[in-house]
Amino acid sequence: MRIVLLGAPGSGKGTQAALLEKHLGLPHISTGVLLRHAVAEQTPIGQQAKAIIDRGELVPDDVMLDLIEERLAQADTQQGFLLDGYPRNLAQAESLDALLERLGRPVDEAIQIDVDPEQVIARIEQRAAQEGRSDDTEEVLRHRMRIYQEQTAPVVDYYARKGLLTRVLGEGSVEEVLQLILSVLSMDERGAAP
Ligand code: B4P
Repeated sequence: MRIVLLGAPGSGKGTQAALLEKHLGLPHISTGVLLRHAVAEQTPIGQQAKAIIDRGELVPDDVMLDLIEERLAQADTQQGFLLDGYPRNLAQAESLDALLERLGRPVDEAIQIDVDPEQVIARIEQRAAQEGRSDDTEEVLRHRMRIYQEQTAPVVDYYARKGLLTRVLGEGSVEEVLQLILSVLSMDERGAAP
């Protein structure tokens, strides 16, 4: 199964994708994680991306497409994958569709996790205290949320128009949200991968 997880910064998509990876036995592909890794390794992409991430803006689409294409070429994605953080604007959604069409592996499901913006801010404040991510300051977070509204929210409608979208409320506990997503995917604990 090929799944796209959508949601504002702090909506819990990374958290849920990590759990779904275990339940479904599918690789979790987070563009945020791939980028932070590239920054830590000081690769050419990492060097280009660092300042952009720190400002809360989006890394250029061509860079992201190269990154995702390289990841989807790896053998573990053949049976499916969970995309977290990609696509983040309409151009990325269209490029992803073109790429997956070429590979004969189209998106099966898009899941949007809805959370009230005030809750998102509280969550990210907590993560900032725990992890100290450079883009988790209040000012950068507000900018990330603006970019989300302007550029990423239209991606939700894009998948709705294709008949692939389900929305889940992401305001319960991590476990409650997981169960909602699993029920959308017609899965339960017994369906877990070994
Ligand atoms: P991401 O890493 O995708 O950052 P994010 O939107 O904050 O999501 P994340 O997955 O980390 O957080 P989550 O909601 O799970 O991107 C970072 C940056 O990379 C972007 O700003 C951009 O610059 C760049 N980038 C990434 N992808 C890109 C692309 N495609 N194109 C261009 N640029 C790109 O969790 C947040 C917190 O909430 C966690 O601390 C978690 O513990 C907590 N939480 C989760 N669920 C909860 C629940 N149910 N209850 C309470 N707390 C919960």
